[in-house]
Amino acid sequence: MDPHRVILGEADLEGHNTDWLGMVRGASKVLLKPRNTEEVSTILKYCNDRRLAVCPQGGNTGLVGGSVPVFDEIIISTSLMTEIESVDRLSGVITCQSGCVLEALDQYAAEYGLMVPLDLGAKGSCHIGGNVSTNAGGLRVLRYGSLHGSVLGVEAVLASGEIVNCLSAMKKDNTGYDLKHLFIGSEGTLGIITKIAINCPPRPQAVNLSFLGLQTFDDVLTTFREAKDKLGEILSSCEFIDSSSMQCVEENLKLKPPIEPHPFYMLIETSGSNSSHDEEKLSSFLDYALGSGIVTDGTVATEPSRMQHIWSLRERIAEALVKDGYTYKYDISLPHSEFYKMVEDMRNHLGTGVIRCCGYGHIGDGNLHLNITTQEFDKNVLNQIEPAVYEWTAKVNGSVSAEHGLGFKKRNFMHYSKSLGAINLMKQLKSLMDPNGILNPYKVLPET
Ligand code: FAD
Ligand code: S2G
Ligand code: ZN
Repeated sequence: MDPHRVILGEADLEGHNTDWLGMVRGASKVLLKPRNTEEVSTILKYCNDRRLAVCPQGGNTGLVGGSVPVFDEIIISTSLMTEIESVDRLSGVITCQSGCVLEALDQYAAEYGLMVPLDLGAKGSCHIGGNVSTNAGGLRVLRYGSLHGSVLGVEAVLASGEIVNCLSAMKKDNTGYDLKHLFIGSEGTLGIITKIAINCPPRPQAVNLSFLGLQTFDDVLTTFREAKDKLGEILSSCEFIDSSSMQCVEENLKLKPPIEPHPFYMLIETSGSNSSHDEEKLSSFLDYALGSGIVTDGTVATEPSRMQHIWSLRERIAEALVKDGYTYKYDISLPHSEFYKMVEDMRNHLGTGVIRCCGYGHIGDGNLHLNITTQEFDKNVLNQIEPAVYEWTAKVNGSVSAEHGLGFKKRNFMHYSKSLGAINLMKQLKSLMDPNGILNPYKVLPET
């Protein structure tokens, strides 16, 4: 038995039994690291025949407790499944194993003038298989859409060990039910994704990143609308950060924004193929935004290290919040009209009983990250937040999980965003595809 691929004993599994936030902890004693589809198939058949529960694990950066065992489920890690099978420069399709780390896959794509149509703060650790399993969103959904659109093919292994080959590199294939979509976003509960084929757009030649300071959230929405109108096809990301989030990054990570303090900040990125054309569009947009007063300060970066610093102010907020102590995390989709009211209402509701109540996120796709922190977990604070936050979201027809999935922590709140009929159909699919319930039990679907 290869000690590097079969790891036994809880002590050696610490990092695999605990989630990235350090909030969910399992007690697995067995970690398996298969290299390929056939090994995954053999493992699952063995476990299924003996009713042994498993927890599929990619980079373990998930934020809803889906990537770690609840009890002693066997952890099946994709960390050794990092082969890139093919790159088609003309079509832009890359086919690879599911354990490719997102950042490494994107660097590989760059050698062919392509880019992976997904970017998130966890890119250095998350696996493309984990991204597909959570239907991860991230910083560029505004430009490249959801993985349901950019993933063309999936190969997965069912609980029985059966290999389902939906690995097409074709952009059009209307032959029967599009089964790959069952695995995209199913968080390891319907099958283990072993390979994916993803459509990678041309890597932009010219990237500009503007960092803006604004006085009101209405100005944020107006600026977003103007950016869409005036930047059009070159707009590739639109993120916002409130002052409370920025204070957390300054206090806990000692990072400094490049402009004076403001109530709100925005990151507006353009990506195109002609820098002078793009810079002209961007400067006329910024002239308008500053001239009209919807933006009261700003800077533009084109140099990679400066862009990286500005992105770190946004991408490292999660890390900064963890340093406060305990984070109550809500990843919700809301209509833009209600967007920041959620933060203001929650802040008033909680008063001074918390360290901070902040809002930031992907304004471009209506995805708010509402985060509240206390020194330690406080049941009273949780009861003040839940279920109020979910009821608030449901009232405005939002989603109680925009991009992180439901995992273990949010599975009992699905009914705030899905009909009972839809939930029942999901349960029927689960019992059809995993009749013994060995795949990532206690995740996604509600307890009752
Ligand atoms: P894991 O955490 O290992 O697993 C996630 C889920 O997928 C689990 O349920 C697991 O069982 C299942 N799974 C993993 N691999 C497979 C597989 N091969 N087959 C079947 N099931 C599998 N998420 C966003 O959507 N947008 C963001 O902007 C974003 N930013 C983040 C920033 C930070 C700093 C951090 C820490 C996380 C962030 N996340 C974000 C959350 C997380 O990175 C994503 O959910 C990511 O897609 C998880 O990938 P992973 O490989 O780490 O999967
Ligand atoms: C992001 C990361 C996790 C969070 O930064 O976009 O998805 O909620 C988030 O802080
Ligand atoms: Zn996010």
